[in-house]
Order: sequence, then C-alpha cells, then structure tokens
Amino acid sequence: MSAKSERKRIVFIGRKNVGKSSLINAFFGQDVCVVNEEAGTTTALLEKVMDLPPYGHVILVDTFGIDYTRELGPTKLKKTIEAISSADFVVVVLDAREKLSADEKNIFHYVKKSTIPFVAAVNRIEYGINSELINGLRALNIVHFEISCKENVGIDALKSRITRLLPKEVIGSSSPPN
Ligand SMILES: Nc1nc2c(ncn2[C@@H]2O[C@H](COP(=O)(O)OP(=O)(O)OP(=O)(O)O)[C@@H](O)[C@H]2O)c(=O)[nH]1
Ligand SMILES: [Mg+2]
Repeated sequence: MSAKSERKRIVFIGRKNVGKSSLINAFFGQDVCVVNEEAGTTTALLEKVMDLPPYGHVILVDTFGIDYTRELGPTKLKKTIEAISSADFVVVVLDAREKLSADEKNIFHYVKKSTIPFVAAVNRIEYGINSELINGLRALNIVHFEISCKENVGIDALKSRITRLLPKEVIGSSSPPN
C-alpha cells in the first residue's frame, strides 16, 4: 500500500498488554520500545527502521491496544485504522492463554477483507496455549506462530515468514532515497 519508494511497513496490532512492544524489541534484539507490565503502556504510534535480512530495511510500527483505543477516544482509533491501512504486513499479537476477543475477531475480519498479508503471533507460550484460541484461529483460517518474547522462542520463524510474504520488488531496488 505504500508508495513505491517508501520502505515497507510492518504494523503490530493487538489488545493492550499482549506483548506488541516486546515483540518489536525481540525483532531488534534490544529495547527500542517501552515495555511495562501495566496495560496501556504504548499511547502513541512508534515507528522504528530495521534491517530485516534478507529483505532489507523495513519500518516496524508499534501501536496502542485495539481495546485501549476506546478509552483513548476516536482520534486514537482512527490512527490505529490508518496504521493498519498503510501496512504492507500486519502482525496481530495474541495472548496464548486467552481465547479470541470480539476486538480481535474484528481486526481479523478487517485485515482479511483488505489485501494486506498478515499472521497471528500467539505470545507467552511458556504458560501453555489455550486450545480454544487455536481452534478459533483455525476456524477463521488464520496462520499463526507460537512465540515467547520473554524466552525468544519462535521469533526467527516469524521473521522468515514476514520476509517471504512482503512484496519482493524492494530487494536490490535502485529506488532513490527520499
Ligand atoms: N511471560 C511473558 N511475559 C511477556 C512476554 N512478552 C511480553 N511480556 C510481558 O508482558 C507485559 C506487557 O508487554 P508489552 O510489550 O508492554 O505489551 P504491549 O502489548 O506493548 O502493551 P501496551 O503498550 O500496554 O498495549 C510486560 O511486562 C512484558 O515483559 C512473554 O513472551 N512472556
Ligand atoms: Mg506497547
């Protein structure tokens, strides 16, 4: 969806406190986003440029919780929707212990209707995985990755999936920098 000379945008969406910012940090291997046990930590969209081999430079976009946007108001909700619609790839982060919420189902319906590639990242698997969550994802035909940001499990597999599905024309591109 981005203009041809722009870097591809990977947008991380999910309920508050599921580990969106932690996942971006796990991608980087260092703390670039603020993470906190308190829900509602991220209150502004945050963009971080990252080299994602073998793909090249991409922008990782951290967002506030989709459920939190109701409390934050319509402007924030609009920003989340804009972030999704400007995405070249969406990662929907879920908590492995919980089943799909109405907000999460809405997000999946929204991204499925668009042409944006996406996956679900089921986080905190060290506590076990709720079978209702996996059944819910299967029922919606959603590809998911089981990960733990804390224990750095499944992160490389998720990165590989993203680099495979991102539009390829940027590799070796001679587009002028803007
Ligand atoms: N045990 C465990 N804790 C995790 C994992 N990933 C994240 N956390 C913890 O979960 C809490 C929330 O993580 P964040 O990355 O701030 O979550 P977020 O989705 O960005 O939260 P908001 O910005 O508030 O919407 C923090 O205390 C993290 O350390 C994981 O894989 N396992
Ligand atoms: Mg956050």
